[in-house]
Amino acid sequence: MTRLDEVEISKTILRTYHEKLLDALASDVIVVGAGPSGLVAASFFAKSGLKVTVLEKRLSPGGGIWGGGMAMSVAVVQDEAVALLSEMGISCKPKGNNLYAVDAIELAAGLCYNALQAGATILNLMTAEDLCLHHGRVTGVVVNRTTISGALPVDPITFSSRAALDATGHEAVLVECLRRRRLLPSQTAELGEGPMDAAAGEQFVVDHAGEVFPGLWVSGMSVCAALGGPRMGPIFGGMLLSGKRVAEAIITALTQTSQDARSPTPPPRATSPSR
Ligand code: 48F
Repeated sequence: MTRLDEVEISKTILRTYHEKLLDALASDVIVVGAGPSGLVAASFFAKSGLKVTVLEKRLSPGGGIWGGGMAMSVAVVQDEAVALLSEMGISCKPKGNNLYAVDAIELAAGLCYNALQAGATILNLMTAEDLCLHHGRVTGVVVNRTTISGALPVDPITFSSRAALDATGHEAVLVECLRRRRLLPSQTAELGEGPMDAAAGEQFVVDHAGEVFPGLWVSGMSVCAALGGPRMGPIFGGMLLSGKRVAEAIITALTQTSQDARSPTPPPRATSPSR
């Protein structure tokens, strides 16, 4: 076995992590929450060439996937999500009634692997505590170590981005930061997740994944929490497709903004000489 120096092992961790952390301070997109919708979105951002950082408060990314339904590690998806799973190399078994069973561990691991391989950065044990707001637009996320957040009187640090995605599930943490300050449009300010209706809830999270405030987008269960859609229980196809849908919308929006910024300002129109 090679001779090992314990301090060199520590230096390798410190250097590598701090390089990653420094690099993540400015991203095109910050995804808060590494559940199914956030991880799918992160893969699409990275594949499109955007710089994406995922912040996850827990030790393990995967969100609600691990527990399947009532702590049975099977994630059920409907037929609309099968093509996306296949694109990501994640296997599923048909079980009748348009339902497919996915091993929850394979789904969580597969989504993380896809996002990382595509170039996303995932930082675990990072709790988003607040948003940065400049001139009425979200410009970043205020973050603390999960082990510190709420436990010690230690200030957070800030990660900046052109778009922030709230993929924190039922909690809709970033949306709540705006709601409690009464900054959301009045029609969304009083809403919250509705009672269970699997079909309607699944459709809702896909149809309404989008921007809820300038610079702040929602996917997955955060859509229901922000906009009043029904919960859907232990079915995951809508979460995956919601992540894909919001990613496509954000990619289009950011590409458009970049093009606008690049296009030359038109010369001032010549004033016609007075006759
Ligand atoms: O809850 P979660 O899996 O969100 P999702 O993508 O999927 C919902 C499904 O799991 C399930 C369902 C509907 O019934 O099918 O509920 O909408 O993942 C949310 C992730 O966000 C993290 C949390 O630990 C989880 O991994 N998270 C929550 N708050 C914060 C956070 C925070 N303040 N900072 C960072 N991460």
